[in-house]
Parts: sequence; C-alpha cells; structure tokens
Amino acid sequence: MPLITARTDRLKLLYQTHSPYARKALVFAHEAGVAGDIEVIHQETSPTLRNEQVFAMNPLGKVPVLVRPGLPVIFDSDIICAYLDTVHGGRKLIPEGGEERWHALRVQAVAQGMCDAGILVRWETVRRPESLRYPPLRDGYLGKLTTSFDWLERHLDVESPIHVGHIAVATALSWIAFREIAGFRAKRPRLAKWFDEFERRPSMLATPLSGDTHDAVRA
Ligand SMILES: N[C@@H](CCC(=O)N[C@@H](CS)C(=O)NCC(=O)O)C(=O)O
Repeated sequence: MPLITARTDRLKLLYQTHSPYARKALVFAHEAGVAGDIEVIHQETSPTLRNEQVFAMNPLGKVPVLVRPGLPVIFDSDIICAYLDTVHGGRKLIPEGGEERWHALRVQAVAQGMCDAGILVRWETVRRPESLRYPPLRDGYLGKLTTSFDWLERHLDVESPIHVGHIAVATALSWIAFREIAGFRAKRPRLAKWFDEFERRPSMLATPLSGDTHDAVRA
C-alpha cells in the first residue's frame, strides 16, 4: 500500500483508479477547473481488507477522501463535489436554486445508487466466494440497475449545461461498462448517445479507469 508522503500545503484526494465515486470527485474537479490544485493519491480499499491509512481519515474506510491543509478532511464524493464547487469562481456545477438544483441532486442520487447496486452485484458474482453467493440478491440489484437506466433514458436532461448529476451518471455508467456488470445501451438510445459524447470530454479522458479490486483472500 503506498504511503501518504505528499506535500501538506495543498488539497490531496485519496483516490482509487477503479472507483466510480473517486472518479466522480476527480472529474468534478477537472470540470470545475481545480484539478491542478489537487494531489491524487491512490489507495486500495475493501471491507475485507482494512486500509489503516484510509480509516485514519474516514471512519468508513472508503475513498474518496479530500484532505485539506489545516482543516478537517471531507468525505464522501457528494460532499467533496459540494466543497469543490465553493472553491472555484466559475459557473456552479451544483445549481444553486430552483428545480434545477433538485433535479441535479436527484440525478446524482440515482447515479450513486447505481454504483452501490453495481458493487453489490459484483459481490454476488465475482467477489464473494462462490459457495456464499446468493443469486436472488444479485438479481434484485441488477433489477435496480435496469430501472435506473430506464429512468435516466426518460429523465436525464441531456441538453442542459453540465451539472453534478451528469458527472455522477457518466462516471457510474463508465464503471458499470468497465466491470461488465450490465448493458445499458439497448433500447436507451438517448442515454447511450449522451454518454458517448460525455466520455469524450477532457475530464473523462484524463481519468481512465484501471486496476482490480483487492479483497482478502479466503484461507
Ligand atoms: N458513498 C461513498 C461511497 C464510497 C465507496 O464505497 N468507495 C469504495 C471504493 S469504490 C470503497 O472505498 N469501499 C471500501 C469499503 O466498502 O470498505 C461515496 O460516494 O464516496
């Protein structure tokens, strides 16, 4: 596990190259124009393999965590994005008022739930030892993904200026495709077209997904 030996006078992001949540925070930083102010430090995390360096910052032992010089750390990705939106002078990526705000946050919530469901599907397919897997749970979470994809096909505001919901959905879908958890393209042409265009943004190209999850090996 890499040590945290970074400079202490700038923001640091405890990150993971295969975490959709960590990537959401970093894509947000790129879109907000503050990525250059953040030192990115890779950390492996798993509920079966305790990472003390991450636990020292976040009692949940999860990434992303934003370490601020002289100030308390911030987690999770939703809150990191909200914080980063306060430190730049450009257009806000979390709309400040009206229905636009609630829409963006609601879309973000769906994206977060898709990542949560996707992780649980992976536990029930590849991460848990085979004899301990429970197919009805896998199917239940796959069902949540299907209905979320359908919801996004109907409700994602593909023409609006970029907001946190777009970033959350794009990073979630990209990770779901990367891990081959479920297809979202069939019968969802509007979502697929929007996603393909979003993936070509410099913020997405600068933050490619890579690597395997490190879980405890069963004795
Ligand atoms: N709600 C959190 C979720 C973070 C999360 O689950 N991160 C994963 C990496 S993809 C993690 O660190 N998992 C370790 C664990 O569950 O112990 C967020 O949005 O930041």
